[in-house]
Amino acid sequence: MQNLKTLQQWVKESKRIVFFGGAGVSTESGIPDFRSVDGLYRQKFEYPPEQIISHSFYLRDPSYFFRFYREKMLPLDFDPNITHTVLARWEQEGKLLGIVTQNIDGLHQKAGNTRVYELHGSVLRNYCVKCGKFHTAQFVKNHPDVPRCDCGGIVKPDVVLYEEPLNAQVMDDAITAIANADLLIVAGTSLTVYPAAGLIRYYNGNRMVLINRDETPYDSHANLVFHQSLGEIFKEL
Ligand code: CNA
Repeated sequence: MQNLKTLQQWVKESKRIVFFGGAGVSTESGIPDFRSVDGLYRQKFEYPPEQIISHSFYLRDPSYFFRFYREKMLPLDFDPNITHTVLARWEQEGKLLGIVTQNIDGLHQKAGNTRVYELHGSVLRNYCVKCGKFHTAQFVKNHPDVPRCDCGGIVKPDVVLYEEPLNAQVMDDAITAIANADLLIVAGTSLTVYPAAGLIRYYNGNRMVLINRDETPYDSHANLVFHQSLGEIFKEL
């Protein structure tokens, strides 16, 4: 209760909030995360999910990759939840510097946020590897096998696979935002995927808040920790 009051006070006083989030931000919209008990990593597949969504696997067996991707990683027709909505309100109020997200679902933009740094890309952007033509997520979703452009090239989602580098400009923008934050809220992430997780080290202040159902390796670095669901906290903000 006291922690919640402190957080409410910090939010009120802040002018440069940065939100750093992960898959847990969207579970309350109905999109499963990777590492919770009902997450994707606890389900049984022929190969470990980390292997399937790696660049080498994509090259070796694009057909299997796209079957998995379409079924498990292409969350269309979901709506923003209370956490997304509150963050959109903060941007409108001019108190949110930006959102750094590991999510690929586009729900922050759907809620109305414009300064969203998507470290791992977005399922909503898909490009032909041969001619560069843009294709929608629906195009990829509707395709029965490996999605191909009119020119014959594979249509690859703009999603960062394991073994692929992160976009340098997005990384720079994310670091600048985090370094300039007066309040950093880290939420819905296991903080185990690098280099993304390491970015929170660029925060200079003493108001880092961590909201996550499970414990994380960074709990002891935070100034305020909530092991609760995001919806429970954000409905109070
Ligand atoms: P993760 O490793 O699956 O961890 C999610 C964390 O969120 C867990 O520690 C949970 O305890 C916590 N959590 C889940 N639901 C809630 C909730 N309602 N309230 C509070 N905490 C909650 O996910 P990370 O984001 O840390 O891992 C990075 C991967 C997951 C990124 O590469 C993402 O692209 C990828 N991913 C994204 C989505 C998406 O875009 N919605 C979905 C699944 C995975």
